[in-house]
Amino acid sequence: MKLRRTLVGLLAAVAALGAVPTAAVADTPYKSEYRMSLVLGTAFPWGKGGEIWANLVKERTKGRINIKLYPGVSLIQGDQTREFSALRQGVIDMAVGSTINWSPQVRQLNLFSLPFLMPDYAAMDALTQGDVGRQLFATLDKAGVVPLAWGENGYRELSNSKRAVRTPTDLKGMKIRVVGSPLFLDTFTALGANPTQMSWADAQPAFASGAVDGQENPLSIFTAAKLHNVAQKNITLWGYVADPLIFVVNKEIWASWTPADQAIVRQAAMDAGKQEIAIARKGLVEPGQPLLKEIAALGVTVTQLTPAEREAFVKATRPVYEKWKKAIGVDLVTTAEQAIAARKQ
Ligand code: X2X
Repeated sequence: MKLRRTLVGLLAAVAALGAVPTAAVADTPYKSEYRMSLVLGTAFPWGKGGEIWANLVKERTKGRINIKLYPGVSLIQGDQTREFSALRQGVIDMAVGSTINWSPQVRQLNLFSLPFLMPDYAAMDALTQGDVGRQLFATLDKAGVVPLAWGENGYRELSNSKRAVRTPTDLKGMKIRVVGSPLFLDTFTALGANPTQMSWADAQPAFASGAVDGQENPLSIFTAAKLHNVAQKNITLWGYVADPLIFVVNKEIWASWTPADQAIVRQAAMDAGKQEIAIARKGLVEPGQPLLKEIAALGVTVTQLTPAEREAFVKATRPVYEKWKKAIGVDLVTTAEQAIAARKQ
């Protein structure tokens, strides 16, 4: 009798710790705090998006779901290309992540990094808000996370410490920091540059010391990270690639929430994603693109390419596009090309 009571007590204690296998998942207690991974903090549109999501969830669940932000991908020691694996394994509970950083694990996400696939924001929206977006969410679901909403890092413009870049020849031999997928190594090699892969955390000291000449990132990152102070004095607006952000939750965490709370977290992600995209485009979609003037005022030379100049970059990277179209999946890329051709401007 005594033994039986002890056993029952023990089982209850184990259940309370959340150590019961999947059959009892719905009974898994909520954690007092959930860990949200982000590469960039709240000084950037990316981190703001995470903060908006966390705040909406807290407010709408009346504090049942509390989220703490971990910018700088600090849960994985700054190694941003490990974020997706860590999410799947439960080291990270939820994240707002870039398609670039998850591309090593989910090859289809390389789609957005195909050079010169998306000519404008309407093209990007046609992908994320349409069939391609749905297909990619199904892929992510199969890969082991729960995708909820799209956000945006932005168009990745080229900066460097050496000279104004107008032609691929201007890039020749320049050491350019890239991130994530080998697709970026191929693109910059095709342009005659000397690409080197490193995390965002390692990149900034490398610009400051001159170990690296240039990089590519959205202008919102350029200004918030003050890259003009680490010798990045030239920017070329070439709009070659843009990375969306994706709001996701780990599968076991998701399953531990009630359907009502799941609906709240999903809606909050969609609301936050929408707001974050507007923040990411600020200064670039208004007449006169005020952000460009702000950057020029920092003493940075901002180079706008003529259509013919841009075409030279498109041409030089075309073999990379063709090679990676196969690696990503010809059907998916073709669907994307068609969606872009049919987009509303
Ligand atoms: O590392 C980068 O360049 C950044 C911050 O844009 C990403 O995480 C993709």
